[in-house]
Amino acid sequence: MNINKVEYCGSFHREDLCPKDGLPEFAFIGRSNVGKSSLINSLIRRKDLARVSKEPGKTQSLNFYMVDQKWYIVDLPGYGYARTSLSNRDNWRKMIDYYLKNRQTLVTAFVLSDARHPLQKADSQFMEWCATQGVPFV
Ligand SMILES: Nc1nc2c(ncn2[C@@H]2O[C@H](COP(=O)(O)OP(=O)(O)OP(=O)(O)O)[C@@H](O)[C@H]2O)c(=O)[nH]1
Ligand SMILES: [Mg+2]
Repeated sequence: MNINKVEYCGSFHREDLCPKDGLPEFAFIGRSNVGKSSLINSLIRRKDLARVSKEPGKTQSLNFYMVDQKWYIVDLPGYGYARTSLSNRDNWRKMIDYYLKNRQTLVTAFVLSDARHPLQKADSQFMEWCATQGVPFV
């Protein structure tokens, strides 16, 4: 993949506040701490454009990165365990679910799972949810 320029475009807490320029986007999702932000940095060959932490729950909003002024990478918060309150987790989950279900410009959500462990129940439940909601995912 040939990527030249990546720009951080903002962090949004609601789908309707996200960019409206109609460019296609690819989102990364998975359990808290699985390595979503690290994978994005690796793909775009930048050390720390997407914020990474040892503590689960680092990414807390919908983070948009524009690639070569043609498409977006979206770094999403994790589902499952995170060092935050239950009500915060519930709000994140609602924000993610709404974004995935309603985002017209979402081409694909990449669902990450930790290859060191068998597939977790939270992962299979999440993918089942994507399938029933018609969310395109791999
Ligand atoms: N061993 C190993 N550690 C990794 C890998 N990818 C990421 N990590 C580490 O896992 C931790 C979490 O990485 P993040 O990229 O912040 O994970 P995230 O899924 O974005 O986490 P949240 O935003 O909190 O949901 C960091 O300490 C990373 O250095 C990997 O492939 N192997
Ligand atoms: Mg993250």
